Amino acid sequence: STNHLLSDYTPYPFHIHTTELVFDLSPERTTVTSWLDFERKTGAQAMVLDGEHIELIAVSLDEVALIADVDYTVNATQLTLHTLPESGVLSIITACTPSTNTSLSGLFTTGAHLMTQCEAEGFRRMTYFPDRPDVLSTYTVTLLADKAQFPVLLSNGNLVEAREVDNGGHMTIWNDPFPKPSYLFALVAGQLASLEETIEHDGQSKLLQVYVEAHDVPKAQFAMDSLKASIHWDKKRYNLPLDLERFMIVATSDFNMGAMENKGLNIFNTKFVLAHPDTATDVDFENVEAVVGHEYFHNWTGNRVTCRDWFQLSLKEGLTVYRDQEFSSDQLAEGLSEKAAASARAVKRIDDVSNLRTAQFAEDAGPMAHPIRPVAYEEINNFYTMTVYEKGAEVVRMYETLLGRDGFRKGMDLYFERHDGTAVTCDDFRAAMADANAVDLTQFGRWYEQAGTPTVSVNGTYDAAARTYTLSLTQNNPAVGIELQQASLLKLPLHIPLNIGLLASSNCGSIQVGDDLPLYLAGQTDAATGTLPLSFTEASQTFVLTDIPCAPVPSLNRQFSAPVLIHFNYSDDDLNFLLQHDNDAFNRWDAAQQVYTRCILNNMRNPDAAVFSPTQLNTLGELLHNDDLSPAYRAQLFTLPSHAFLAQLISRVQALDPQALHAARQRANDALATHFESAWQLLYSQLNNNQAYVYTGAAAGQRALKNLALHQLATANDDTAVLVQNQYNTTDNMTDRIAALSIAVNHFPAAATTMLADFYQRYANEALVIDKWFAVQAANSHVSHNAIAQTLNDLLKHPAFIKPNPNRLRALIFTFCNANPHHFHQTNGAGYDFWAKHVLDIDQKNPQVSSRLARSMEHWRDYAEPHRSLMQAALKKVAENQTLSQDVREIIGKALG
Ligand code: HT7
Ligand code: ZN
Repeated sequence: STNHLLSDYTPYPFHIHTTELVFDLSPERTTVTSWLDFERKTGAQAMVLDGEHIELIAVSLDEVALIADVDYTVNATQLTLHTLPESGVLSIITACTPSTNTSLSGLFTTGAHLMTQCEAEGFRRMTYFPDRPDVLSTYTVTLLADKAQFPVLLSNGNLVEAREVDNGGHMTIWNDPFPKPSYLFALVAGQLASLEETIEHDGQSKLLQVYVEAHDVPKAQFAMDSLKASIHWDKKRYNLPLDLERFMIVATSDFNMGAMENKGLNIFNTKFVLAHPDTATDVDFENVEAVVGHEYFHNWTGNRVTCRDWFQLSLKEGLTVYRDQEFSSDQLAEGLSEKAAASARAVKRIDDVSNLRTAQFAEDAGPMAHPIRPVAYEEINNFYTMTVYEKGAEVVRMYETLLGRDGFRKGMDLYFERHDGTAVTCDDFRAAMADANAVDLTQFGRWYEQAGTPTVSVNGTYDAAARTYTLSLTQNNPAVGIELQQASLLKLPLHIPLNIGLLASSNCGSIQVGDDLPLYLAGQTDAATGTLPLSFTEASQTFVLTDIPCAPVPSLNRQFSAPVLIHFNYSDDDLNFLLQHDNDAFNRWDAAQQVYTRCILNNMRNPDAAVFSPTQLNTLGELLHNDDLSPAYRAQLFTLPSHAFLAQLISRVQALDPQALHAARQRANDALATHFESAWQLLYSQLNNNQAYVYTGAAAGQRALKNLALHQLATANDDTAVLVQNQYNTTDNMTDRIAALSIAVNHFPAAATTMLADFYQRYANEALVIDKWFAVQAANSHVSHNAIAQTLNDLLKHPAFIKPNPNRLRALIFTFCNANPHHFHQTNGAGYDFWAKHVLDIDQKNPQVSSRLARSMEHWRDYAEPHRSLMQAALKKVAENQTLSQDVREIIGKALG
């Protein structure tokens, strides 16, 4: 395998000013003719073009045929042109076979359609080209196909011409006036229906289209509404307009990822387009809005300004995730009172941070740990990671925290002013932020270079006589992942924006217990009311807060201002106090998480003791009944930290016994279920009010709390089966129906059998709903190991699993391996054998999907025996296979390495 290094970057020696392509499309054989208008930059190098899995038919220069092995040479991955002049038009004819392309990269068939996925390196599966993001060219594309078979022919940009040709064929010609790299190219040929709207935007009328299968048109309106909201938001918040005459979204059910931001022609996994109350849950609606926004926002952050090389991936992905998070937050807050808006934003922030802390922190503590700008990769598809995306978004958010909202906007404006139409680096983005605000962000640059989650250890001392509170902070950035092999590596202190508050622990003067104290930093006269942003830059640093009238309890890293782990020696009483009083909604939730974590870990050591103390239960009870807290927020407060999150914390200090963790977490949940049974009952009856379904943040929050209540009742009381069955039968929406089904599967197996049969029959024609049917069964953490093995066997042989697409593989196989720890980590290793078998099977067809599954075992070293040895054996078994893809080989190699 070849290792690609950031330090090897050299500019491409040619410009490709224009790229003309003609596709003669058919599933069995598609030919591609290109005309590349090139100009040499400097030097006399050969032109090296990328190409894979394609047949080369002819090459010519300025319409004169070139001769193989004389003018050019070709191997399995490259076409090299040895003797090119300063400029000219190079023309290449190639052929490929979409119908046998199961990798879903390049040109492939999906249902009755043909579609492309070019990011990161799929374009080279259609034609020879410098398939790298810093070669920007203007594309004109002609699509030719049989009209009956492929009535819709789409590519990037504006439609120039559409007409019929001989023998029942037709053609369309598309021109994209914006220079772009090859990874943003797309085409679609198919039998698709569209939902269309014309909007007035930026003084022009724009055509918006969402293309789906004809029977799915009723499920496309929410995506259209999300697109309109996205267009509006980007104009309003960043003054960034839609720059083409039309904007198209196309849905496919065969897709490796969520969606793709191809210029003017976004291609989506159906899961992130189709949304209807009958078939999509609240979470699905939320995801559709976020992904539609994300891809649309890429038009500026990714397309107009793109990446110089793939090491810079976070330049576009971190920034665009940050933008979609802010969009979703604004959507949730829209039209609410100030207080309700703040609470809605906190709910969104909590979701984003718990995702980061569960999945990204774990990645950053394992063999795949890498900085948000990696310095080496074997297979770029393996670096579309939680780190590049989610930690990358946190790094962007820290600029906003440091510079303020207006300062951040100035930086964005300067970034576009400087770099529109070019391919740049993360350093260019940082320089725009620094220069627009006349600040030095040199040290901040270390966030791009260092992997791992920093730990910030905090000590606080109150001096009553001097009325000072002294915070001593120490940051620790231990080496992780490949950093461990770099002996000379010196990790340096990061620039950490740390928001803090101090809560009055008693009444003093006009200040009430639990109030935020006004914060004066020694030497400064302005008090921060409530939250003070500290700029923490040294390895160890002390901050003295003056005029503190009474002993405080500190609230640290408010709003999760930095992606770090905080260590503070809170007493149980302190945490209980924060849970009661913290004025920062995020940190109040985090106090609950800390209480749960502490109690579950204690209970693992001491399984017979009560999980929670009477004081803790008392405080939790008050919160559960507190109607000032939104239902969505209360649902989050009463959701235990995930198994994966706890596993990652435990493994920092000891070998992990997954069964002991599962059991302790289960006991914690049982304690909440039984202790608050009457509260859950009351909540369920209040919230189960037969209101017709609408998707709003508030309504979704009510359903979340209601379904949590039902779940807790099912744990506490067998009579709940009746309520579950009733909700399943009478609800008008998928959120409530799948919740009832999941509860039945886990708690009421007799009822579940008939419900599962009914569910399958109702939704047999709805692929995305059948995915849920598979996932609910794969996640069943109750029943016996034997029973779940039987279920998996039956499901693998089910007619709906004969040719599984990636969504279905994720529903069954990934759900079992990643979301069912009790059964996956059976002590006989059966779960690990299951994993190995499917990694190898899937790798034959689709390496990108297989390599995602391969990652389920990367934390094997964290486990106690017998798990550790059994997991290692399964990894070795996969490693021995001679035909592993480069994708899977990199993951397994790093895991074992
Ligand atoms: N930029 C898109 C990445 C993507 C992708 C990458 C590798 C293989 C398949 C892929 N499909 C989409 C998605 C995004 O971040 O918006
Ligand atoms: Zn993206």
